Formats: sequence, C-alpha cells, structure tokens
Amino acid sequence: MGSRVHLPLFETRLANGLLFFRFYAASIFITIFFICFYRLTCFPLQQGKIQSLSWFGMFLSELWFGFYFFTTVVVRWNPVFRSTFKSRLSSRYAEEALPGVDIFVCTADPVIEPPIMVINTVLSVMAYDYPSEKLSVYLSDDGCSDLMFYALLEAARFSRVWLPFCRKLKVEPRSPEIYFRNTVEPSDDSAVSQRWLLIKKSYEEMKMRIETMAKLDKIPGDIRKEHKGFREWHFVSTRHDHQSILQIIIDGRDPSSMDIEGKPLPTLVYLAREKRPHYHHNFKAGALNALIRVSSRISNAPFILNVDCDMFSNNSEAIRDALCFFLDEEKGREIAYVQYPQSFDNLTENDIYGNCSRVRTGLEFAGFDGNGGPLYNGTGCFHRRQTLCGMKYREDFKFEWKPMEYGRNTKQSANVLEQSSKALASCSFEENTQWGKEMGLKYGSIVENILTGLSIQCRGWRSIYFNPERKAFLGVAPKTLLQYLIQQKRWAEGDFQLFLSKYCPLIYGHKRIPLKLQLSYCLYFLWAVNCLATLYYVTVPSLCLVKGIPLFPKMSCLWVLSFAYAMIASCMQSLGEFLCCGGTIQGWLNDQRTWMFKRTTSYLFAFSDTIMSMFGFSESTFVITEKVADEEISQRYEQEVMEFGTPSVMFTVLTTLAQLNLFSCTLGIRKVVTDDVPIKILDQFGLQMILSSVLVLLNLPIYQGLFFRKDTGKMPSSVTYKSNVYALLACTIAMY
Ligand SMILES: *[C@@H]1O[C@H](CO)[C@@H](O)[C@H](O)[C@H]1NC(C)=O
Ligand SMILES: CC(=O)N[C@H]1CO[C@H](CO)[C@@H](O)[C@@H]1O
Repeated sequence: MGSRVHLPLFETRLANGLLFFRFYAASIFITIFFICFYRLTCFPLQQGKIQSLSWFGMFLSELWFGFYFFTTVVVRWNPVFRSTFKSRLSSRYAEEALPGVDIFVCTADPVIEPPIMVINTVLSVMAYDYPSEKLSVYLSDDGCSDLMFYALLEAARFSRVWLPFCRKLKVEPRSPEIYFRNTVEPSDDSAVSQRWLLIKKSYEEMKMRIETMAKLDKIPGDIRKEHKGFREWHFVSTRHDHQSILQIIIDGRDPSSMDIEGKPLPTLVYLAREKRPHYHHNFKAGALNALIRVSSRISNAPFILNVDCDMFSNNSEAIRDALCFFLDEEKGREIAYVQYPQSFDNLTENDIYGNCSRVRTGLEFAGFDGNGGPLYNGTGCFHRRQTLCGMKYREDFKFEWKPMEYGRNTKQSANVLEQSSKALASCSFEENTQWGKEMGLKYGSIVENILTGLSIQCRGWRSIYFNPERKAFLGVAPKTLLQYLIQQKRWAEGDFQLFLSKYCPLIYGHKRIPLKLQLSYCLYFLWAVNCLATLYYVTVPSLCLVKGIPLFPKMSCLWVLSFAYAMIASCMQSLGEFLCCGGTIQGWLNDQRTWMFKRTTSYLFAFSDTIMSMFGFSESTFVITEKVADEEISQRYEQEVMEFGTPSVMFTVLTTLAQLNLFSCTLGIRKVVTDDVPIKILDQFGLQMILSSVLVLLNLPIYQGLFFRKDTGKMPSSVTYKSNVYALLACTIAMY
C-alpha cells in the first residue's frame, strides 16, 4: 500500500495579512476605550433624567458592541485554509481498499420538500465518483409518504441509466435536474448526442410521472402492485402514527442489481421510522439516530455523510476530498468530522438577502478551524461513525477498516435484513439507552447539530472545515425576506438557548476545548443578544434628535474622532472582508441591510422567546413556508426586488423603525434649514443626523415597499397602518 514515508494528503495554509489585522484590531480596542472614557467623563449629570438615561443606554450598548467585537476578533485571529491531494490518495489506496461511505438524506414533508427535488439529491449522491459497491444511500422520510417512496423507486430505476451516463460523459453536477437545466442540447447526430437526448427524455418522463402522482395525491393500484413496499401503507393511519417502514430498494450486495452496463449500483434504502403519538420523535436528530442504527446493520460503513434533501452534490469527487483528511497518516486520526460550507444554488448576483453569508463561510468558519474546528452545520458534513456514536478521543486511537466488511459478513437476504433491522427504528428502542445523550445526535435543542458538534469536540476530537473553490454541495436559499428572517430567528434562538443551558461553551467546554474555541462559539451563541444594543442604537438617537437631546460629542470636539474612526473603520473592515470573499459592493450593501433587519427582528424574537420560555410562557409562532416559490415571487427574486407580501409582526417592527428614522431624519434636516444658526445645530447633532440618514439609506427598500410599489410583494396594508400608528406614537411621546 504505497511508500513507507507518507506524504501528507492535505495541506493547511495560513491567512495573509494577519499582522495587519491584529494592528487594526488593537486600534479599534483603543478607540473603544476612548469612547468609554468619553461616556464616563462627559456624563450629562446636570441635564435631567431623560438625557442621563439615554446616555447611560448608549454607554451600555457601546460596551456590548465592544465585547462582541472582541469575539469577532477571536474568531479571526488565526484562520486556516485547507486543500487536498486526491492523486496521492488514489496512488496510496487501490479502489478496492477504500472504506465504505453511508450517505444519509433526510426529508420531512412531501409538500414543502417536493419528491422530485429529493430524488435529484439522492441521484446526485448515488452518482459519486466512488466505487458503487462501497456506497449506500439512505433516505429518511419523516413525512412517511408513499409518494416519496414511489419517487425513490423511480429514482432507483433511473439510476441504472444515469450512473453509466455520468461515468461516460464525466457529467457535472450529477443532479439530473441541474445538469440538464445548465447544459445546452447537443445538436449533432452522433451516437453520444442521441444517448444524451434519450436520457434527458427519460428524465423528463420520470419527472412528469412523479409530478402527476403528486397532483393526484395518491398512487394508483396498478403501480402499488409493482413493489411489495406499498403494502406497508395499508397499516399507516397518519404520518404521526405508523409502524417503521424499511425497504432495501437496491441491494448492493445482490449481483442482480446492476446498471445497464453490468456495473454494481449503490445500495439504496428507504426508511420511515416508527412514529407514535405518545413518543417524542426528536425531529431530525431522532431521524438521524435511527439511520445510524439501521445502517450499522445493513452496510456499517466507517464514514457517514449527511445532507439535507434540498442539497445536491455539485462535485462528484467530494468523498475523495473528505477521505484525504480522515486517511491522512499523521493528522487524520484526530479528526471527527469534515464540514463543507452550506452554499446555495440560484443566488442572484448581488444576493439580496445576504443568503450566502460570504464572510461566515469564507472567513469565520476558517477561523473556527484555526481555533480547534468548525461547528457541525447539520448538512454537508462527513462524520466518522465511531465518533458520532459517542467514542472519546484517545492518544492511541488508530483507525482501521476492513475494506469489504459489508457483503461478506451478511449472508442474509434483503428481506431478512429488513425484518431484523426494523426494530432499530422503533419508538421504544431508545428507551433506557444512551441514544440522544452520549450516542448519536444529541436531543433537546433546536440546533441539535451544533450541540452534537460541540459535544464531539468536547470529547477531544477536532474537526476540519473544507471550503473548496468549486462548492461540493448546493442547497436552495430562501427566496423571500420573511423566510430568511424566520430561518435566522430559529438559529439564533437555538444558539441562545444553548448558551443559557448547561451546554454553554464556556462551562461545558471548560478544560475540554481551547478557550479560543469557547469564545468563538459565543460569536454565534450570542447572536440573539445583539438585538438589545442594536435596537437601542437605531431608535434612541433618532428619537433624541426629535426631542433635541444630543447623545454624541459635538462635531467640533476632538472626541468625535473616536466615534468616526470606529464607525468608518468597521465599515471598511466588513466591506474589505466581503469583497475578499468574492462579493460585490451592492451585495455588501444588501448584506448590511439584512444584517440590520435580522438584528432588529429575528434576534429580537429569538431573544424574547428564549427568555419567555424560560419563564414558562409559550413562544411566538411563525409559519414556515414552502421551499418552492410561486412564479411571481421567483421573478421578483431574480430581479433582486425585496419580497414583503405577507403580513407579519416582523415586518411591523421593521416598518416602524424605518418610519421612525425617516421622520427624525426629515425633522433634523428641517431644524437645520429653519434655524438661525444652522452651523450650531449641525455641530451639536451632526453624528445623530448621519446615523439616522444611514439608517434611512439602509431602509430604502422598505419605503419602496410602503409607498411606491403596486405588485403583490409590496408591504401589506395592515402592516403599513400598524407601523404608522406605532411610529407616530413614539415620535409624539418623544416630542412632548
Ligand atoms: C458547481 O459545479 C459546476 C461544475 O459542474 C461549476 O461550474 C460551478 O461553479 C459549481 N458551483 C459552485 C457554486 O461552485
Ligand atoms: C429552484 C429554482 O428556483 N430554480 C431556478 C434557478 O434559476 C434558474 C435560472 O435563473 C431558473 O430557471 C430556475 O427555475
């Protein structure tokens, strides 16, 4: 197996310009110190209660921003970037010697996640450039839908032509939908083109059949007869109350399951775990744990890839990349998981909602990696089976695998295997076991993935962040503002709940993971808390401008420099980072806008819901909308027009803030214009006026949605009325 002295299979590069960044960070800290000093020494004690209180609030907000800036610096202290040597991997290991990989795809609802999208993901991962007999793909269907099962049967049949086609033409990406959408039809008459057209046609026919079934909403009897699996649905009362359904659709060990060229196919398994009303099913974590157990009986591969059902593989070599980390002789043994970034297909050029979080995926995760390892994102992640099952890291850990373990040790037929593995997916299986606690994904959090990643790191393992130029997985990004804000709220809430629980990284991670990693986790775990200081900063200075209370130093006073420096430098920093991560200037503006939007809404509701639920009150609920958007919405998304449309309390908050700032900004300008000595007003309120004009600028799409748009995506009138009332009320109170 290759040479004695092993060349590394991957390489780590440090970031450029670290010294510059550290100087910059130091300069900001000094500025923050000056600002605090100013706030304390110039405290307006004699000026009445309101002014003192507002001033004190400013001071607290700035302290918070200072602290939060500190966590961003910790994350950026030492980012590392990884690259792999796949050719060394293939020269070291013959194809037969490579380890098996189990791939888990999770879906939960056939309406929100249409079967055709799900099977495109399944087909893209079945077609990995990797020995098929070592691949097993598992679909966990928490929606327990016979439609999804039918679609998977169709996918299995189509894979018999699709896989050879991919091999032959080196198709990329290997999701048929995306491939055929992005590739122009060949126009010549050659045999290859003929085949191309034939396969496209057969894909489209399959798609048509699946979509017809979806419209019918039931599977006709003659199709039901074609597979024994459909009989299981006779016993399903609802999707929340049914037995486990386990069907091995393609048995990779069976010599008769071949593609049309006589090559083996990957194993393909359908699982709907048992659900009963009086058992808690623990959402996706529960589904993944059932898959871990079931797969251990069927294929038991040492590595597990988990992807969401809307995330297709965009690079057929991603498995080999991941193995370069795990199989590296020197450093591989301490790696528990390799996380790929969550990237999106269908982003518009300027990414109106800042969906792709460029700086997070391009820089912050690399920073985590440098500090001990990225968090586990819940999708696009390769795990070592042992660590996912609770193994602790030991100095003498040595990874060994038997290349053909599976297939040799199970002589059972697929039927017997199905029967004997079913029990592993039953509701009661986990009772009195460590599943959900020490084994598998941890239960009890909305962001079970992050908690699981943290606990793996606390058991002594490290993780790797791998962000190749060509993205390995592409998902579907939210297409409306509300979807985006709700998603952010969920994450912020889950993270903040963890921060307040016994899993707070500063406590749980104490002495288990490096301090810098604990602090890095705080960057995300404290997202929600940002709402307080941000809300304060976008309301109080504007209201005080209305009332005529200065909150910043005079423009002619030297203290103003520290504020100006802090604001301009941090803007430059974020712009610089954004451009370095491949963004555009307009994209940066959009990113700043949604940054503010989510801080004043998503984080606000995340924060208040977390606190409320601690005291036993129920949470505010937001309806989660579908991943497929209607024609008009898609069109506006592609034209980068912000989508409001549905009434939501989130929009009421946003609109109220926007109106408030518009009002105070105009009032400020009027004051300057009508005053006898405009210079005096400018001097005293300069910074406040700049702040509220910047806010007005950021809110421009909201004014558009309020006043100028006629389409269905404009701000709903109920939101407009409410926010008008609130904004006027606030201003009136401020004035008198
Ligand atoms: C996805 O893969 C294709 C090649 O198949 C590549 O051209 C494209 O850049 C990839 N997308 C991303 C976002 O990396
Ligand atoms: C799923 C989805 O929204 N797909 C769209 C992606 O973008 C292309 C072209 O911009 C559209 O044709 C797809 O419908």
